[in-house]
Amino acid sequence: MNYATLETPPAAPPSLVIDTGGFAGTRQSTFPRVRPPGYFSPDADPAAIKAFYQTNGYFVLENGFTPAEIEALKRETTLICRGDRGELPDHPKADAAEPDASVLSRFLCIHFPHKCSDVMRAAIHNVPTVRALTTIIGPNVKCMQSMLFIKSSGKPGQAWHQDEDYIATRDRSLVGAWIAVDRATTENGCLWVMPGSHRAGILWEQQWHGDRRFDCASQSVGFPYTDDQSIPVEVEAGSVVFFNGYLLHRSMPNQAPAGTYRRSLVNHYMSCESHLPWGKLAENEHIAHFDFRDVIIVAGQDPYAWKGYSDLNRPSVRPSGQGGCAKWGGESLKYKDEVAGAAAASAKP
Ligand SMILES: O=C(O)CCC(=O)C(=O)O
Repeated sequence: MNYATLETPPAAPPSLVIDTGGFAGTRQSTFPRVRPPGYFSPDADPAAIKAFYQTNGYFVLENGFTPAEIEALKRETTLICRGDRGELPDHPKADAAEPDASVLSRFLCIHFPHKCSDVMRAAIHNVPTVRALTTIIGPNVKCMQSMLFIKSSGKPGQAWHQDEDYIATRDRSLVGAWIAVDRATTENGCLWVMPGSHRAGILWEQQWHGDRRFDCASQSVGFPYTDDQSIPVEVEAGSVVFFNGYLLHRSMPNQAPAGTYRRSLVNHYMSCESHLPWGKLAENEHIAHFDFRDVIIVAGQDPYAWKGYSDLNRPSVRPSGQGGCAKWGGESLKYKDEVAGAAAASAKP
């Protein structure tokens, strides 16, 4: 069908965002120019934040980080990528003569940067972030994971997924706090969310996608929403996007001009009351008793403090898929063009 010949264009699907109102705060950000529902500043009414989060599964805290804090995160990102905070697996320390831009262009994402950097670790305790977390999770909050996206131009995004598929909590309390280190736009690969998709409380089936727009992580399938019902969460640097562990979200490739980045630091938090069944079980250990203790308490009390804490995770470099996915998912994870290329080569006489 050619829509150009129709008198009325096809109707856009109705927005899934439910505006729950309330005092959204005093705006200091300049972008996006029109504040959509769900964008709050640190002086917003906590009840309004909570209502929007519970209904839609995400919200934006504008100006959570000051410009000086963002500059410090940028400097630290460069030092980590150069290997100045410890050599990263499979990434030798950069030569002192190599320009920063050349070093940064190698990276999509580094997992657990807080394990090698005091600056990244301090960001986990950012006061406006922790205040917002206690509003949506409860008084007792712990952090178990950090991811530092560099996402230089040309790097892929992540296909639809739910974070509780990877970091399971017992009480569905997982929250990602996605700190924009650069302004995030549809051009440079901002986060996209499916508003309200957390409410079903279902972890959808995951499959390998083979799609070059995305990295080596699988995609969720079979959910009752369409891509055109999702919304981009465009934010100014310093904003923090909070999203529920059951919320379907994805990001697209960075298509901004070469030499630019879409840096973001994503920290994951949950309630202290929940055990954290995450990581490898020891022999004879039962999953029901398992509680991963490499966590940082950021607010309130930890009822399991008597178990003590561990220090197990180490920084690692997330594969972008551009060199294949063998290191992450095994040899079977091939992109469609790799499969087609192999088929063409074997068909040659
Ligand atoms: O920042 C991105 O591109 C994706 C982040 C994401 O999917 C996540 O933090 O779970």
